[in-house]
Amino acid sequence: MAAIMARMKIGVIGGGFVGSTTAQRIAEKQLGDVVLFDIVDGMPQGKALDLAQAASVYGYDSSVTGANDYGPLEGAKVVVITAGMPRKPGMDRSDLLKVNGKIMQEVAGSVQEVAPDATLVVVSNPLDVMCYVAHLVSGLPRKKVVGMAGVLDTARYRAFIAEELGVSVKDVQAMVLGGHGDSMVPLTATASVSGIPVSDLIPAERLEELVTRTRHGGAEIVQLLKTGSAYYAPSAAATAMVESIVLDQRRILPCCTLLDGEYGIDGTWVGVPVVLGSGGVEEVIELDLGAADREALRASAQAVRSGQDEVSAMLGLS
Ligand code: TXD
Repeated sequence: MAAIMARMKIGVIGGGFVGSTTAQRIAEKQLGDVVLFDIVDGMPQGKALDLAQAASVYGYDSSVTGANDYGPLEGAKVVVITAGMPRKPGMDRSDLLKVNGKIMQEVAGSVQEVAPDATLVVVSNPLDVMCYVAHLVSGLPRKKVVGMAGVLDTARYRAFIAEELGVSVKDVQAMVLGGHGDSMVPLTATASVSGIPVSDLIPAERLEELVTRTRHGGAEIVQLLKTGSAYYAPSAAATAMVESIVLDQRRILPCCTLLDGEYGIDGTWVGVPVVLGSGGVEEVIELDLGAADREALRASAQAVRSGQDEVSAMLGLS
């Protein structure tokens, strides 16, 4: 029998809603062999076994294994980090920052020990600040740490535009920049449908309503679900990023990256268009934004910056 070529190893940290659906999508697309890690005893193993059995019906060859220790992640080339705690009643923003900051500190350090070459795709909230923690703790170059938020926010924006016009979402091009939260910056001037500016198709006031709905896209789903938050679109977005890295597609996607003077912003993790390839963030693309969008991006970066400073002080990072 011919020797079996090893597939690329892809880690997913956190086997909750986003982590397990991301593992499922990666396996179904056969992007690599998946190791699903969680601290809950038996949970990642159980989900992995379930996914491995689905393979015989669905027809994929990727393996999925579960783990409660970092050993099986050895040599992973991409690691998606979804570990975190949801905000509980009585917790304020700073409490959440501290709890998830500590989790990210532990996860990024442990991944770095077993998979020092991995590109980290950060998903945990508060997203932009978690990228900052992962980058500092891992000591990786900035191109090897990238955050998922813009692809999701853009997916929501595109879905709302497509629904409004009654056209295929495949033909809608748009981009959401900035931090992941109310201060995000959905661009209206460059949004288009098959090359036709959206501003020619949707009146300005209505487009503004779609922008507002995009800003609160996550909250709208939380309100409906009552417990938990979105995971189908978030896992689809994380998987698109993994695919672009693993297959070196060099897609231009809005991702959270460390800005180093681009857009007049320095030392802050913000969502901007990047070229995503096998090396991680291969290039940061600097758009010529209008004055209002540029200002909104700076304000969004300012909010992230204060979160970065706060978490640094809390965790003693520098
Ligand atoms: O756009 C985006 N970036 C986001 C972010 C979109 C959706 C969800 N977003 C955030 O992802 C969300 O606010 C959370 O911070 C993460 C994961 O969301 P999910 O909905 O999957 O949360 P769950 O179901 O609570 O899963 C979290 C898992 C859970 O199984 C815990 O046991 C595990 O994280 N966890 C850990 N795993 C590994 N190591 C440690 N230390 C750990 N602590 C908790």
